Amino acid sequence: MEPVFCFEVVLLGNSNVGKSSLLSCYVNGINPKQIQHTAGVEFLVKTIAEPCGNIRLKIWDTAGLERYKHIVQSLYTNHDGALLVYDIHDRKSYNDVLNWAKELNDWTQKPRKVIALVGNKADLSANRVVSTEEAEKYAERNGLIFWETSATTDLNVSKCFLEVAIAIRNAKTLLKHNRSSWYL
Ligand SMILES: Nc1nc2c(ncn2[C@@H]2O[C@H](COP(=O)(O)OP(=O)(O)OP(=O)(O)O)[C@@H](O)[C@H]2O)c(=O)[nH]1
Ligand SMILES: [Mg+2]
Repeated sequence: MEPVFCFEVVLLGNSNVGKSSLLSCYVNGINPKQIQHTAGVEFLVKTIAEPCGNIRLKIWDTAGLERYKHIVQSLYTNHDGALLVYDIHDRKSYNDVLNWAKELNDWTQKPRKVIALVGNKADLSANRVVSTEEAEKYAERNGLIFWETSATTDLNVSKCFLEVAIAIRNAKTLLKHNRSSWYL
């Protein structure tokens, strides 16, 4: 499949929220039972067949563990979009990705990034501490894409990556044609 568009996105979020599981589910169609903590950064590539032109996504998976923070910090600016992943059962993981969102959503950055807020582990609804409404409202107010996902049951995983890819393509197309948009 020859790609017409090539974009880079990064998965950010605390350790254990399921970033690597989401990536594996999306790219390889599997959710490994035994998964190791990511050390530093890794990437996988997925090509999406789209009527307007195939999109090649290079997806960077980052380590959520504190000891790799300096490596992750050095990478996160070089991409077209970001998926900020939290675990719907872990309030700290949600608060921490909102800090990423504030940093990435900085109005001084031009062009702006496409950002998705992703509440993972939605297959386990018991003991949820972050409601759908709360995260959805935040996303709406701040111009973020929002999905709740499960890497275990493959809930909304492809939909989420696809929406990010299309939003990047649309933003870049607007830029190319010098049209004004909130990404400019
Ligand atoms: N129930 C459930 N468990 C999940 C889901 N996604 C991931 N997990 C589990 O959560 C644990 C952590 O998943 P990882 O994908 O390694 O998390 P990570 O965010 O990549 O963690 P770091 O690499 O340390 O940053 C593993 O035991 C996964 O099997 C999900 O959607 N539902
Ligand atoms: Mg990982």
